[in-house]
Amino acid sequence: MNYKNNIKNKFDENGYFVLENFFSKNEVNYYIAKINELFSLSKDFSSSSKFFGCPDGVTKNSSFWPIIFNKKLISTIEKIFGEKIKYTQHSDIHVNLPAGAFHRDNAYRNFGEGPDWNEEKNSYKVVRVAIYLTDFNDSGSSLILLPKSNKQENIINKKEFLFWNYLRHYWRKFFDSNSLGHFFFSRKIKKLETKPGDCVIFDQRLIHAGGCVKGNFPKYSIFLSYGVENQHSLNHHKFYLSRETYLNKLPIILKNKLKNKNLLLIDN
Ligand SMILES: O=C(O)CCC(=O)C(=O)O
Repeated sequence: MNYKNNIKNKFDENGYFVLENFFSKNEVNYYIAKINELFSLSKDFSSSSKFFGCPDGVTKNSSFWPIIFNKKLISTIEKIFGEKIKYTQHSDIHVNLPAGAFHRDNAYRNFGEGPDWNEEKNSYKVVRVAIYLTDFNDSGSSLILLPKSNKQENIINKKEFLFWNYLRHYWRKFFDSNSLGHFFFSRKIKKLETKPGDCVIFDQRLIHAGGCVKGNFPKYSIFLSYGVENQHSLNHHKFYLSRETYLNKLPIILKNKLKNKNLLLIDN
């Protein structure tokens, strides 16, 4: 099996693909410095409990735009989809996002309900890209995934999903969310323990959660999104733009760059 088919097959089978060492050590250090600058953190910032977040941070800050145009990233996603892609925005920059509830990132999150699940006319081809700059061993940096949950879900899975999220909701009121690990008994659960520079590409409909943050160093992560030019990508873009914290209009320089590189979604 050649490399291209391997990427596509793995993504099609599980709903995600991991590009290990996507960023070099220099790039990792560069982006950590840029994130520190963004949140006015000192270069020796070492807490793993204080959270900082910038919704749509990649779109808003030009230092991060080279990631959007990264050739390796774009060609990997195009290999997965077999089609050209567009930037669908939905970006974030996080430091120490605490352990999260299980969730999907797409617009219509209940399995089988709503346009995201109707692929008669257009295949759903929208991905979230998660780039981790820190090591599991130092910070707990990890992403929890429920493989295939973009394609399959039964009633027991649904009930278990609700159970864990209900538990985490109440746990957070009394305890640190990072002290409750992630478990799932009715289907396979995959815990990706990240190395600096790892990049996870996943179907926006895949159930996932940020892992527990712990250790002596912060967890740094960068998120963005792409999709093929069809109604699903447009719905996704519209869904996130309806949030106050996302940029409604792209910065003009970015918009022109996206246009030149054929990455601009038509509704911009
Ligand atoms: O913190 C993480 O690694 C995951 C974040 C996440 O689940 C999200 O932004 O949707």
